[in-house]
Amino acid sequence: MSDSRIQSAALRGKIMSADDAAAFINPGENLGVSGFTGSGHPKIVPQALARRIAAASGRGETFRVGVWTGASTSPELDGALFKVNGVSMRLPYQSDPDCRNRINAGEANYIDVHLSHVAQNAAWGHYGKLDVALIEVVAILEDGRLVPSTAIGNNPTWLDLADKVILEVNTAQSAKLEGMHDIYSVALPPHRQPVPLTAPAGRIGDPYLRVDPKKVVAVVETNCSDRDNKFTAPDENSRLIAGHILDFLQHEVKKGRIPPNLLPLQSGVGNIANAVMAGLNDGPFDKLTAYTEVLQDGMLDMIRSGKLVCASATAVSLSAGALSDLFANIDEYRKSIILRPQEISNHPEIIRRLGTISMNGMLEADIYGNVNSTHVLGSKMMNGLGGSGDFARNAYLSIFMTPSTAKNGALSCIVPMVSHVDHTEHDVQVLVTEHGLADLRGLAPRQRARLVIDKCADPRFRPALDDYLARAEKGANGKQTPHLLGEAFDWHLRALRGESM
Ligand code: 0RQ
Repeated sequence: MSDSRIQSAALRGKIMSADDAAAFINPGENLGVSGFTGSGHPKIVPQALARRIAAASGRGETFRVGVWTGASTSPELDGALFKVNGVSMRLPYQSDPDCRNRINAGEANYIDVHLSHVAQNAAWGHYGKLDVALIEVVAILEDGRLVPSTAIGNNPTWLDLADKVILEVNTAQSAKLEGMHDIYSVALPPHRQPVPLTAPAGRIGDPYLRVDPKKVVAVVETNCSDRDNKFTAPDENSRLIAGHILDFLQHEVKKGRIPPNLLPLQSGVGNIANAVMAGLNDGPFDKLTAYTEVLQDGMLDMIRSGKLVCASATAVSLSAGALSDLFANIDEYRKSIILRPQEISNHPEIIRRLGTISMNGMLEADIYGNVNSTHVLGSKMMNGLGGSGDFARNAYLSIFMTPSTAKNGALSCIVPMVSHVDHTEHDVQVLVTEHGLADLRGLAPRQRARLVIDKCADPRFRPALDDYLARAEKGANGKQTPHLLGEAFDWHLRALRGESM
């Protein structure tokens, strides 16, 4: 493959094995790695690095690195490095079980940060110095420009900031991804200018990543597929949640607040988000657009059916079957899909300008509309807030959704006070469970509480929530947002004791 995929003669001279490339990474260094929700991550150098780390630890030496990514990766990257306890600090979004366990055991630091903030924070030096960029690409052109892979994430920033660059050129990714990307860089203040993107399908940059060839220390050839992001068929709860959202969007159209083809959609990760897309695919709306971070199977189905005319994202996050379909029919799909740096896919200015309809999952919400997306029972990290906050604050409609209960009905996902706040009551406009949808716009806190309990809580937990609210309204020290501070977390304490909430 060297000739067709690696056209630069200078960089062909840097081709080596993954083990030799991993030898450029030293203990204590920070790695800026490609990859976003299981796609576009390097596949074999991280495993070679994990072997080096394991060997060092076998000799009694400490070998740990900082790992900065776009978002979650895969067993070959987070899995391999966290299994050998080789990561001292990880940011931002993650979802790998080994990574999560180390974080929750206190064995690795984890910085949970809005995805749109990562590049600028790194450029300002808030995370320290970036030593190595480890980036998957589809090809290297003769003049050294790089054809990006199935995710862009923070790659332009990593290539810019790192001292050393290692490229994995992956032939398992379609060469026809070339041209589907739009790379645009945002300057730091005081030089920052308006980002001139006014529609999801707009193009403001160029399709290639650029790197100073002098910084490239290794080029590694791979042929490995992205993570198989398995989606289950929508269950009854997901179908009901999707149904409530569809009814609500129809109501919004009837009111004349949004056009018949809606506003650009942002859809979060997971099965419920995918089920909502399936609902929209069977629903009454046409000529839809998406301005989102991840393009999951549901959106690909909508492109295929003609319902979705354009999707802007920073990554695709597909099942193996859907990824094969994308590559087999890429000449058609490329007319509708644009991949951008996450600084742009999640840029508040653009989200506010386009007025997205944002739909994200959550763990729990409280009766006043504060949302916890990340921490199980207050202290234990699930995945991270990812881009949900970028969208929630700036969308036209910010919708959070969850089944009303978790853990076989033992936990209520509607509680008196959330045990951790990711999205405040000021950023949350609509809450949805299988029981119904609460439109919180224009309501004061006590009105919101009434609606959230009546529409969203599971009927088994409603009497206890009613009782809490009634006593809080009588007993609290103020009537604006009444709480009983002595018992607001009793629900979580019961769960920690292994009881039903
Ligand atoms: O745990 O698997 O151990 O049973 O949480 O819950 O119901 O499978 O939900 O897959 O839709 O994920 C918020 C995590 C929801 C996701 C979250 C337990 C439950 C289960 C998962 P088990 P489900 P989903 C774009 C936007 C933040 C990032 C984001 C997420 C597990 O949507 O990570 O939105 N969001 N990014 O049992 C205790 C509760 C619980 C609970 C559920 N109240 N208390 N445990 N669980 N509710 C994408 C990016 O930014 C990249």
